Amino acid sequence: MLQDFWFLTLFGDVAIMANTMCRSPMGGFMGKLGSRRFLFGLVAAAALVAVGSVRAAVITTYTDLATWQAAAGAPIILEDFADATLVPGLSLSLAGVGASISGGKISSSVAVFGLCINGGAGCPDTTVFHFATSTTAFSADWDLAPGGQGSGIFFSLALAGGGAQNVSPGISNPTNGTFNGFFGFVSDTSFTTIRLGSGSTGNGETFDLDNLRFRDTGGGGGGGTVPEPGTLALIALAMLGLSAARIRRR
Ligand SMILES: [Ca+2]
Ligand SMILES: [Ca+2]
Repeated sequence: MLQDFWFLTLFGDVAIMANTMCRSPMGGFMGKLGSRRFLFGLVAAAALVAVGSVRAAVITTYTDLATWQAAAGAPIILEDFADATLVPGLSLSLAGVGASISGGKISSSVAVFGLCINGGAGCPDTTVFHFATSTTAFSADWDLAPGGQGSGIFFSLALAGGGAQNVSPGISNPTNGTFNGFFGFVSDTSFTTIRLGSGSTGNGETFDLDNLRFRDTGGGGGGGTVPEPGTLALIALAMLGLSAARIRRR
């Protein structure tokens, strides 16, 4: 995994740097200052930085169902909104006056203007999708014509490993028209919640949505998952042990 590679590379660089300093004429000087303590401090600091960092998710967008399906993998869960009962694992909050599940689709829900995407005093609500088990792929058929042309839709993902990341630009309205078609994305890092935003200010975007699809990860992984902090901490401990063993051999 890319993050692991980066992590080990960082440790490799620190270890080489520290070893070089100990061998060089300056190493004698460092030795007098207590090079072991210095080396341990350096490696421990690198471990803390690495464990504390959050990698950005790599998210790819698609405007074609077949291509999205090929990238998303299987199994995929489909919600067609034939009735108001949602498929297990999916919950949602609609927003805006008149938003509903009706006519076999989500009708006239709102993506709030971007400044309000996380709520706040005086902010209207926005549309939110939540997945009981984190997922890695999401798509739907969108019609942005309701309410007239807005500022399109972007997506704010709550990542399963912590942090949030935007899929932006998401759905852009074409000039002199409104988007009507498929849009979806696949992330290499699983996410639990999607909040919809639109532009930064203004009136947001009112839309209809049908055929919502998401990857069923079954809670057992499959697709991208973020290494647990515990895993990173174990790697850090192992690297500390290796460095200590190297020092003892000299
Ligand atoms: Ca439908
Ligand atoms: Ca609209």
